[in-house]
Amino acid sequence: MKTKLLLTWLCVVGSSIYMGASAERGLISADVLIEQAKLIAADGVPLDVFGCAVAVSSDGDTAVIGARGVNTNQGAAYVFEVMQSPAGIAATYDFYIDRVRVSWNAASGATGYEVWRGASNDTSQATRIGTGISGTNYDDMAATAGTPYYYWIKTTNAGGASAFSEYAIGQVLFGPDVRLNGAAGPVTLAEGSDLVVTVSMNPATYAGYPVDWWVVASSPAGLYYLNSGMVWTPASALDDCLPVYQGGLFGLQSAVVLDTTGLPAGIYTFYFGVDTLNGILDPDVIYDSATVTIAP
Ligand SMILES: [Ca+2]
Ligand SMILES: [Ca+2]
Repeated sequence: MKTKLLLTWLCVVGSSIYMGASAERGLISADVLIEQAKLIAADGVPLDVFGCAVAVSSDGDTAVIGARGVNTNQGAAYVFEVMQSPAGIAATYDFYIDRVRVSWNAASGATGYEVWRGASNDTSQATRIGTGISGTNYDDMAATAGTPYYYWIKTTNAGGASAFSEYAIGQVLFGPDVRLNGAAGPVTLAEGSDLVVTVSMNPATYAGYPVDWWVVASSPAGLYYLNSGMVWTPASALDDCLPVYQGGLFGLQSAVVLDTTGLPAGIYTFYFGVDTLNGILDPDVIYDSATVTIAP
């Protein structure tokens, strides 16, 4: 929000300013300003009078304020900048089974950060869920699984809080997820690169429900499934695949099912799913998949 820089505002800024500037000029883009520099003439002496004036940069983010010194002090020009909200906002999506991790880049002038959350892209409906955060990430442990949330960050210091940052959308995983080097995919890797395939499961309220667990891959050499001994096994058809495990649903975070540098060039799709406990692959299987292209 852009507001006029007013004379009365200057009276509040810093006890070192003796008199407000005589100018009212320009626009300033936030209420919270940080003193960046105090400029004094190299040959200045006590009682030097500095011109009282305000200049504001065209983007409204920087103000230079001239002020006379208090008592016998030398006058000075003060440079103030609007406190910037953090950049680089990111939030995990369908990755953690128990949290959304929100992260951001450090902002200059920050002594802390606030995290805000909303159900839609509307900051007026957002709720502050974290405050006084000194690091650059925050775990939201109160998000409902399978529900997307918008997250914003504000920079804070003794002067107050910045405007809202850009948003990031995060979600706690619900159900199965398969990742390739941590990514949802599709991904492309050079032949000989390390590929780590991980699977996660958040059963939420379905914990304990009896199911067949399946880990299957399609490859240039045909179908493979992970057998109950955690060995990748070729199959001539889907009906020949066997479950990797049979039993009640439980939470699983980033379990490694393949870690290799040896895949020949081609396209591979990995599947992780669960279905009715009966030892056969059923049409009602609930699954996730991710595809990697190994480039020659
Ligand atoms: Ca996925
Ligand atoms: Ca089944």
